[in-house]
Amino acid sequence: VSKFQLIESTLREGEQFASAFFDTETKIEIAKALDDFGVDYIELTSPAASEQSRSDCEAICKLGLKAKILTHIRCHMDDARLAVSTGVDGVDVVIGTSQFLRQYSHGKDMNYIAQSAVEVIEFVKSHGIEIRFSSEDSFRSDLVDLLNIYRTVDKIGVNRVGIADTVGCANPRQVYELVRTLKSVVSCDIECHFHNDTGCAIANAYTALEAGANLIDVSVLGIGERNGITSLGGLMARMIAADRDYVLSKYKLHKLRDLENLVADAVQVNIPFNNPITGFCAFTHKAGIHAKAILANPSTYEILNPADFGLTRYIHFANRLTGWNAIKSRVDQLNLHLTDAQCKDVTAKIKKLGDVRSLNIDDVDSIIREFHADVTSTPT
Ligand code: HCA
Ligand code: CU
Repeated sequence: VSKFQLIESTLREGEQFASAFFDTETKIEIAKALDDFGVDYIELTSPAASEQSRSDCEAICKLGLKAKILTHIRCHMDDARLAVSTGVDGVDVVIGTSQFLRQYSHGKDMNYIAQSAVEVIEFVKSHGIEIRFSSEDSFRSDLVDLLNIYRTVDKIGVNRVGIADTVGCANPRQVYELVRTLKSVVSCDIECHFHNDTGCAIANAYTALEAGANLIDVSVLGIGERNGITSLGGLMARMIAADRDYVLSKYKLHKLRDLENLVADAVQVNIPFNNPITGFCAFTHKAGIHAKAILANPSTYEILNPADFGLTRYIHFANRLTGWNAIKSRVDQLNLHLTDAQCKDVTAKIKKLGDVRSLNIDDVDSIIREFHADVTSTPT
């Protein structure tokens, strides 16, 4: 997988999330946190969306962040004029190319699309800033139409072309094929944007990179229209498993949890329990067999190292699936001393109670302490 860059769209796609409302202060806080994390680009809502969106865009451009600031507009000269006036480093242009969007959204044919794309791209380029052209609903667009328009915009000299799975219909194999085909047609970079309606957003992003795409759109926690897009954290998990050195050299992974908490608070959601990396049980090991091997060597059951993210693993011992190795490690943590044979005995007691009801740590600790008191007070 080639070296990749992130277009972070929490402040654009993420604003389209059902419960998102970002005031200026929150946007600035999120933009600074994303920049600190190390994202390459920060994409902002179109200045044409509202007056506040326009002035917030200007304000974020003035922060002097390391990340390049982009705004995302329709393929329209009015939007383009407004966009270049905000001080952004680049403009992401999108227009629907599928039959659905041409018929039920903007109602334009491919000739019109090509003409306005050329006009907008030339205008943005004349301002000396980056330009990306993307087709909305790429996977339900006619392939010949798609390749034609990408070829046209590549010739004018865009920085990137984008593929967007707007409705989340694509599977990894389709992604691989489309990116490969596109790569044989254009010489510019390829950016990809995947919605998560069928749960493929992270896999599709990874496959796109395998096929030669260079940039992936993400948002914190994956927030966006409907159930959102590829999540920043999920992609980090996938990519660190693929190329640890590159990911660690580029992104401050130990800031991921704070970043997710910031955005979760702002849009009033909880971090999902099964979230990659930061879900509450992402590094919790439960069954006795797992616990034993984790204690011996964590890599036995962990593809990700929690320390890379400033997190710690947890061995869940208060349950009937536990084993004596996990209990022994708890005994050690409590600074008590029991032989292996004694640990096995106390484990049997814990499992017995665990068969009757759900246990908590205090239950286990008191069984251990009682057992310990017994064995140390009885003269042998
Ligand atoms: C949308 C637009 C978009 C744009 C993606 C892109 C999509 O429908 O809200 O600019 O590449 O999913 O098509 O987010
Ligand atoms: Cu989208």
